[in-house]
Amino acid sequence: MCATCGCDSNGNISFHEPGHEHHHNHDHGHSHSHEKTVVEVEQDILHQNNLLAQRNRGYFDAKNILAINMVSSPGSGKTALLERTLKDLKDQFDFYVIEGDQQTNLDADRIHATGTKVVQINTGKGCHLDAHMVLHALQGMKPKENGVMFIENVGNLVCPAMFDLGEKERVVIMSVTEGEDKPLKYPEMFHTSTLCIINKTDLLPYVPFNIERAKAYARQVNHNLEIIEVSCLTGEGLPQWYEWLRAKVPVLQPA
Ligand SMILES: Nc1nc2c(ncn2[C@@H]2O[C@H](COP(=O)(O)OP(=O)(O)OP(=O)(O)O)[C@@H](O)[C@H]2O)c(=O)[nH]1
Ligand SMILES: [Mg+2]
Repeated sequence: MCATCGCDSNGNISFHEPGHEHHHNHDHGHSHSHEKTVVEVEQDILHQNNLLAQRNRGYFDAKNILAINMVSSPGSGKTALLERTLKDLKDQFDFYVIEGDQQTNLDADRIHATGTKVVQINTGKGCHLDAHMVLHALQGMKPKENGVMFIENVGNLVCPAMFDLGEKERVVIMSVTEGEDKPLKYPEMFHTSTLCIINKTDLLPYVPFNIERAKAYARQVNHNLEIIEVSCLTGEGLPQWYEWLRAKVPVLQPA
């Protein structure tokens, strides 16, 4: 049981990639006997994670790879956004994807279908990716220089906010079916992100979602948060997302 978030991150972590599978047991070996111990263990877990995140960041910097951590509640459209992006921009950038889910290879299969190199991490009972898992995935993946690495985190607006993966950018996605109050209820996720994508705008006529209020709530917790409205279904707004992406990789010249 992980003291940081209460999820079980001691379980088997399975890496699924064609021709590459192994299981790794994580035993943090910590006790939950009293509150002080739990707080110390939590600090230790986050400290260890931060060290590994810096290692990942150094790896990305050395290879000039733009790493983006995609976070959201389940079903907001992380994989849908990636599918569109990978197809639309495949001639411009070398993309890589690390997929995080508790179970299944379903998202990795969707990404694989776009022709993009992908590694699936199954976290078992764990509710977030951590820097150690990403490090393992990178070692198996061996991305080339000057690429763009998307890391799709486990669908969860709470715990992934605490775990730095070594990314350069954190993008939080919310969809119009979730309610405009999410930034206020889960402020840490919006506070630690640089871009908020509001997805499924095609559904606005059918759901009681006040998009201006949602944007105001998001900026209330993070004044600097950029916001882009999109529909992965219709493609509306995606050019702005692509512009944002291009601006983050200025040294990479589109083909
Ligand atoms: N109407 C509409 N549906 C969408 C849009 N984007 C995604 N969806 C649908 O929303 C559902 C969830 O999309 P996913 O891309 O799987 O969401 P996710 O965030 O990757 O989900 P998890 O990986 O399970 O957390 C799917 O049925 C998508 O087809 C959109 O812009 N409009
Ligand atoms: Mg997904």
